[in-house]
Amino acid sequence: MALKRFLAPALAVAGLAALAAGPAAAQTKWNLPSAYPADNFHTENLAQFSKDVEAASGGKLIITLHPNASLFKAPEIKRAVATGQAQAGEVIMSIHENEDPIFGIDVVPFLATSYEDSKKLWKLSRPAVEKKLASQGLMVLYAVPWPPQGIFSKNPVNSLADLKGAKWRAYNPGTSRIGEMIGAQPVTVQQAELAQALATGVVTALITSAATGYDVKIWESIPYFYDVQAWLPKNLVFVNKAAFDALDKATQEAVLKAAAAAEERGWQSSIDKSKWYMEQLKAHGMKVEPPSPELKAGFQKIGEQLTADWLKKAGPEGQAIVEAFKK
Ligand code: PCA
Repeated sequence: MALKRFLAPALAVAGLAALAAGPAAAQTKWNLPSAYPADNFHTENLAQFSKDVEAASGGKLIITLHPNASLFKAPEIKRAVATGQAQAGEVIMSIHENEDPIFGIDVVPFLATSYEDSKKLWKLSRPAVEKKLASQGLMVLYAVPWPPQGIFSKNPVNSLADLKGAKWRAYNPGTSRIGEMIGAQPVTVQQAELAQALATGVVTALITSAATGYDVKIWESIPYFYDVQAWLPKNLVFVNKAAFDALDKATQEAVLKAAAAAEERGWQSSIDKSKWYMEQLKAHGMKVEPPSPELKAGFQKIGEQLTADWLKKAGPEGQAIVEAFKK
C-alpha cells in the first residue's frame, strides 16, 4: 500500500517528464561497470568510447561508466551483464579462465610478449572468444592489452627461490597457479583492493604491469620491479546481446564503429603509456631492472609447464589457434 502511494506519483512525474522531453524519450541508457580507477588508461579509453557513442548516436545512447569496481566487483561483472543487471562491462578476460580455457589464451606465459604478437593472437582467438560469449548472451565490443607483466617484490629477487614463501598476489587462475609452482602463498586480490593488501602486508610479491604498480602507488611498500615481460593480458569490453539488439540499426552501427576505434586507440595508448608507467616507478625511487638470467630461466621453465597444461585443457580448438599463431 505504502509502496503504491509512493509509486503512483513517481510514475505520473516520470510520464510528464517523458512527454515534455519529446523525442528524448527514445534515449537509451546503459550502465558499464569496470574494475580499474578512472585515470587508468583502460578507463580513459572507455570514457572516450562512451563519448563517441553519444555523439555518433545523436544522444540516443548514453553509456554511464562505473569504474573502480564501484558497481560490481571484477569477478562479478560478466555475470551482471549476462543477466541484464548492467548492459555492458569491462573485465580482464583471463579472470574467467576456469570457465573456459579460451579466456586464458593471452596469459600463457611467453606465448605473446610483444604488442604486435598480442594483436596477432587476439585476431586469431577473437572468433572463439566471441562464440563462447555469444553462448552466454554476450557480444564482444573490443579488447585492449595491459602493458607487459613483470614481478614486483618487497625483497630482491635473483631467482625464483627468492620468491619462496612470499605472500603472492594473484589476479586470475594463471597467476595463482604460478604462486603455487614457485612455493609462494597465493592470495587472489583484485586491483581495487590491492593498495590495501599491500599496505597491510597481506601481499609481498606479485606479477602485474607497471600500470597497475602506478595505479596503486606500489612504491609505498614495494621497492623492486623486474621487467620479465611474461605476457600481455587483455581487458575485454562486451555488451548484453539483447540490449544491443534492442537498439535501432544506426545506433548499433555507431556502437560498433566506436568500439573498433576504441580498440585501435587503446592498443596505442597501452604502447605509449607503458614506457611512461615504467618511468613513474623509477621516479618514485623504485629499482627497475631486467630479470637476472636465473630468474628468466626459472620463469621460462614454469612457462613451459603452463603452456603444456593450457594446450591440454584447451583441446583441438585452442591448439589450432596456437599453431596458427606460431606460423
Ligand atoms: N593489471 C591488472 C591485471 C593485469 C595488469 O597489468 C591487475 O593487476 O589486476
